[in-house]
Amino acid sequence: CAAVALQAVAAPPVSQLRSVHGATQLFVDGKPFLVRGGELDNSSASSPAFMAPVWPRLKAMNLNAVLVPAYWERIEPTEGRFDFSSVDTVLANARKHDMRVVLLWFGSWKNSMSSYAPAWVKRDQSRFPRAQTSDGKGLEILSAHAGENLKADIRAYVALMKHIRDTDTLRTVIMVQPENEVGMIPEARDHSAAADAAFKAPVPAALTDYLAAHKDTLVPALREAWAAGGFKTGASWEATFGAGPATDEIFNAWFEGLYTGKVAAAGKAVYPLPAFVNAALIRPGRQPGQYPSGGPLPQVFDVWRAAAPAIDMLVPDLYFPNFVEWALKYETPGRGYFIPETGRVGAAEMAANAFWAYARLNAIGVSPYAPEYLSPEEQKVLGDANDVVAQLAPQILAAQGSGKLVGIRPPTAFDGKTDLSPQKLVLGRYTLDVHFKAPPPISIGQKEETELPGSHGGFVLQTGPDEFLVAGTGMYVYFGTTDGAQAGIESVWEGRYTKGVWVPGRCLNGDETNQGRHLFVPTAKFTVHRVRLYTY
Ligand code: N0T
Repeated sequence: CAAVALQAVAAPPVSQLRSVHGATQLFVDGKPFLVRGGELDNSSASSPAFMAPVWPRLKAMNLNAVLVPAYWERIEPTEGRFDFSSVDTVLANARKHDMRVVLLWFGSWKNSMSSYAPAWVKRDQSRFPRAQTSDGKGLEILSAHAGENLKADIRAYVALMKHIRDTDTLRTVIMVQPENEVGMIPEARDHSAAADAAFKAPVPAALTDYLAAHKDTLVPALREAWAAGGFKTGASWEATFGAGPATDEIFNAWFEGLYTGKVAAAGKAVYPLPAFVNAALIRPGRQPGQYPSGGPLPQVFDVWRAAAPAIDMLVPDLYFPNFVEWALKYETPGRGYFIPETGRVGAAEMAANAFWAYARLNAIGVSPYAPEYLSPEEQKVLGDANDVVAQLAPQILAAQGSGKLVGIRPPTAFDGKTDLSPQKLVLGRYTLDVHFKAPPPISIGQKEETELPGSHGGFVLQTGPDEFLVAGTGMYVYFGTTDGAQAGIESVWEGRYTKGVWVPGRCLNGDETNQGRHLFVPTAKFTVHRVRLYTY
């Protein structure tokens, strides 16, 4: 009888990207969902024994989703024979720990290379051709110009998507990333015979037509190229875009984008999970080929869009200190924003970046890389920060795109130098002057604040005409108004939302706020501050 009743309950809807009140959000089980992610290090999920103690730690870090590879070589060790046990084990453990999963398809390409292709693919290079350098050397990179490569990848990926569709009735898997950090190295494009032939052949009309149809919104380099006389049709790549590494990159982006897009489309046809591709970013001064050429990078966004319409989001792997600068290059309103990888900075700094991203970019999620390798102290900080995001998720989701949620983050350059000048925000009738440096001490009892470089930022959420929620790290906020009146702090409370109900902690109207002069958001101690203002 119970089994009958269970069967009668319809499976929840497949997750979906939806644009609501000016933000594109991820709907899971039919409701908006804010991803507090973590991407497992590449090899962790290959060993259930290794993962056993990791799962509770991920849970303790308050993750609600884990990004996990699905390894082609494990799924199809023998051609045409599929074994999904490695994926099933991950999904079962994720469910046990009440976490969702984003699957990363380590298929033809993983960080440009093809290290996760099954042995039967690696060993048969006449059937599965490789990309080549200009001097004819083979690379451990499957060529995008080989139909057999694409066919084999699609067959495995579709089998995986069918398996998820048929077995994951709880909708544990919420998104998928076809391939990983694609792009050509060490040269700007593939020079195999098939690639060279394609390079001399006319640029496909599908690309030039797309560029022509989108000529007003093209990225600057392509817009300039267009302005210089449009794009010829029926001409070679060099005749169309000029000779040089930029053209090699466009060429490579088109063919790797087309390939990845076909994989994504074939998967969506059987199970329509939202799909994104991730990019390895560019260090200053590097040329295409010195970085993965033709990956989903800003200068070739239009090429990817034309080549791979089945891919919903082109997203950055954000490891550089100039996080904000790079993050803004990936803003594409109406498509959704996700950060599948971030790291190489402290947990408090990652949290400052994440809070800013949820607010400023309407991010559907942020996912530190290899959280299982953070120190226990860093795991605690990340867990506390995620706890705050979890408490405020309903309010964040309701406010994204409304103008009532504002991100704060002082800009840092690639060399790590941060501009700590104060920032001014306006919310309703109030102005907020956000400082990142401690004011000279006024009250004798004021707590000493130790500075943690990089750990400044967060968000402000307006919850009423005179009321704000503030969360983050390393900020001093002075309040004023836009209409000449003075603003005073009625009260500052710290506290937490438990099942959506505010449970106040301490009232901070004394030394912590310099007796009401400013709000103080301490460094790396994540909590919710509820501020009420008045005017006089
Ligand atoms: C990532 C990861 C994994 C300070 C590297 C990031 C993952 C891949 N690549 O740990 O291999 O599969 O997507 C590259 C960014 C490094 C930049 C560091 C600058």
